[in-house]
Amino acid sequence: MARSKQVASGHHGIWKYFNPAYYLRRPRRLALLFFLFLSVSMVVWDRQTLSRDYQLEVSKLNEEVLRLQLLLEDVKSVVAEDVSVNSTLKDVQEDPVDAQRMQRVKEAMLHAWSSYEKYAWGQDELQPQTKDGVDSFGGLGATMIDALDTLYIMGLDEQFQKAREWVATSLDFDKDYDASMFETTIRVVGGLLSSYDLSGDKLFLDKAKDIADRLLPAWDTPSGIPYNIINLRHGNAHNPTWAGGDSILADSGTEQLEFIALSQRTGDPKYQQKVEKVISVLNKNFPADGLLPIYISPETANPSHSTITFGAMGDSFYEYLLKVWVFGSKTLSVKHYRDMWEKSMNGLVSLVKKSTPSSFTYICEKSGNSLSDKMDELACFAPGMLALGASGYDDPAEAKKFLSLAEELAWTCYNFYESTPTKLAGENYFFNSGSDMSVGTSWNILRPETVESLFYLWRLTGNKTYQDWGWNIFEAFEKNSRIESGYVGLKDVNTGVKDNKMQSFFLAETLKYLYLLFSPTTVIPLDEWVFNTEAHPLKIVPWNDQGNLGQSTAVQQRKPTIRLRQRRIGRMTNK
Ligand code: DMJ
Repeated sequence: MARSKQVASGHHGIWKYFNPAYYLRRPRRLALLFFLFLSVSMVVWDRQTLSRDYQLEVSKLNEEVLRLQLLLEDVKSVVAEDVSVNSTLKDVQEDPVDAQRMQRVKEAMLHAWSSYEKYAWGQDELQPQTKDGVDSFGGLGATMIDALDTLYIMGLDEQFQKAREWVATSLDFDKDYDASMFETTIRVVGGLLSSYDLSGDKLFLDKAKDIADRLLPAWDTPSGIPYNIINLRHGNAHNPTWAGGDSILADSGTEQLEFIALSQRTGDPKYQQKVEKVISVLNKNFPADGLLPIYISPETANPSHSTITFGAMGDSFYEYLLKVWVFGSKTLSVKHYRDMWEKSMNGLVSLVKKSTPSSFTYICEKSGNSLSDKMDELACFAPGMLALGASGYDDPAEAKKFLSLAEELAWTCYNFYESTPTKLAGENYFFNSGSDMSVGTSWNILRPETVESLFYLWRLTGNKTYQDWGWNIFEAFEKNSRIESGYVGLKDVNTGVKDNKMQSFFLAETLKYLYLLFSPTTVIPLDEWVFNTEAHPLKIVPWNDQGNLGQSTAVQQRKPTIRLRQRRIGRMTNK
């Protein structure tokens, strides 16, 4: 009984502390309890805040570490390059502004490349906003292959070697995919051949042959004008339905350089024969003004009633007429290319008009007999082409006339950029009496044509203004198109709203031409190399006058021309 009383009073002893009355009678204890409660809450609250802050700090530090790692990677290659590039550059690169600009463009290439490497490795194109890749060309590693020679020319050896390994181990053309033979030729065949010409690495030639063999059946048509789409695994070819069964002029006449080069380097004439037939077939009924509509029948080789343009779907057909002539060492065997080109340039002159009030020279499009005052930015390759071809005229007055036209058109194209709020050009322009030019389709997808022309004009005239214009365009890309994870186009050059695509030609062409605009002129000299329409330089090798290339030429080309470790600025020259 005594024991149970004790237990009861013991319970009472503990529970009394939970009874508020107990504290009301003892104010000092109440104060102590309140103080204790306050201290514990503060400690708990403080620890929670501390741990939240700590986590925030840790994640910030992680981000910073990542950023610094990336930066270090960039700096390592730039510094390594600086040391080697500058030590050999001293002799040739006299202008410090050019040297600085070259490095800035190279840094831009590194940014584009490391973003591709990080988010879209092996895929066709990077989508920088969503930080992923997209296979827009059937999964052929379009950006990888398009960028190879740019990496090589810029001396980004580590990056080039890593990409080369991917080509060796992962590039597979055996795909059940309906490929555009034009895009596949200019990007993949051209990119691989150019890498072969620069490095002498036979892997690239073997791969070029593999993909070209898959494209060849596209030329098996009644007329020899190719179908423009072909399945890479099964070889069945057709034309896009939207072209009403016809082939497209540019798509059908822009494989000559690549396939001729392939025949030269392999010693197998079959590639050259297919593409040269296209030109001789078109030459049979070539119009007096040298202008062909954009749709041609693969059955009869007859042009159908359609637009004539130096912009989309016409452009590179005219470009290749001139470039095959240069690539063929301007010999008799390629004279018909030059003749056709000169006719076409007279045709081009017939499309030229001047705007009011500022007198911008522009190239119209033509439908039937009427001209429309519209010019694509794509047609801005024409000033470069005209400058390249001008010196080939026998008559000095003609040479002067076409070079002047090139310069006038380049001024117009530069103003396509200058006239917008972002200083980036729209896709096409309309010319209106009294108000010069206005943007039509207002996107910019990082296209290269204007900087390409500025590169040719700088190389061929030595006028530094073209370098300055190119620099302004580069800065506009840096300002509007560069984001943390690559470069994007603009949906609208007036507002600057961004899209989600880093086009492979930005690395193949835009950045390469910009880099070469500030490089010594001995880097890829124009009398030794010809750029395909995707800016892949192909080495000019001797032709005989029949245009045949024997085994000896092929063997000669297989020798490594330029060794990677020795290659630095100025190495792409035999001088
Ligand atoms: C490139 O693929 C080539 O330059 C082609 O000839 C035209 N279009 C793009 C770049 O704008």
